[in-house]
Amino acid sequence: MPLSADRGGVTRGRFITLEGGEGAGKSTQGRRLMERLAANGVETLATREPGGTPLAEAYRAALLAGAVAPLGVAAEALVFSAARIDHLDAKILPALLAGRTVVCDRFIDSTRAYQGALGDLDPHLIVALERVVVGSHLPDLTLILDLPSEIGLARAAERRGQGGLADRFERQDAVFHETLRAAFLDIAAREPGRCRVIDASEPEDAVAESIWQAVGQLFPGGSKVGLVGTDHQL
Ligand code: T5A
Repeated sequence: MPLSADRGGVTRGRFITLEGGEGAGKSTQGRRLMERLAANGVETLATREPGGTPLAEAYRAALLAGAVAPLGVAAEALVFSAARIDHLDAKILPALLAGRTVVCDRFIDSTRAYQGALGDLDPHLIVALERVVVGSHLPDLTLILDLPSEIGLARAAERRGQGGLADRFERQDAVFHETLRAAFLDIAAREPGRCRVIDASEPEDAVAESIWQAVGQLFPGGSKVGLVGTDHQL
């Protein structure tokens, strides 16, 4: 039985996902969170979607190059889902079962927001894909990095530098990105137990602190710890 099949939601590590629009700071904050968790003695695994395994990274290259887009949004959702199955089976679930905390840059909420809200894909298909692909293995905590789309796109463009090519999603217009923002906020409003909205327009250190406060709630001792070199552990 593949590990991605429903096993009653029994996982030992914490599963944390980072979501949000383009250039919201997910990669930056993911790195910072990993470092802080590790400094507190938490065994961690950093990963991303689409991607995370050789097969899923190959799908990622095709998706971001726009090679799947001509087949339509349903085909894109299927390819993102295929990548997710491999990612869950080969990487995320083994790490969780081994007690490691997994921090994943994007996951199911990106499919809901991009292919669902933006692509107008039948919500029944999104739900069915989630059931088959993810089962009960939902994240314990989803951090939704929220900021006006123009700030995110400007950050993504700055990072890309002159002459760098925008990917298929970064090339979309402002309405696309504002719809995306609203979609993530809607997900957060519908699932307040799992999702925390983080103001990502703040300076990097302030965003990292908000994230640390939210993540602390997953661990005994909470975020008041974070004290390297003491007996405290997250
Ligand atoms: N997708 C994905 C779907 O359509 N469906 C799906 O199911 C899934 C899983 C992935 C694309 O695939 C789509 C969504 C995406 O379009 P990607 O390359 O992984 O593409 O792109 P993103 O996830 O959007 O990541 P980005 O790299 O664009 O942005 P990040 O990671 O959010 O931002 P980051 O950390 O790289 O920061 C961007 C720049 O801003 C600076 C950083 O230094 C960097 O230069 N920065 C800040 N500057 C000022 N203040 C702050 N607080 C800052 N934080 C970061």
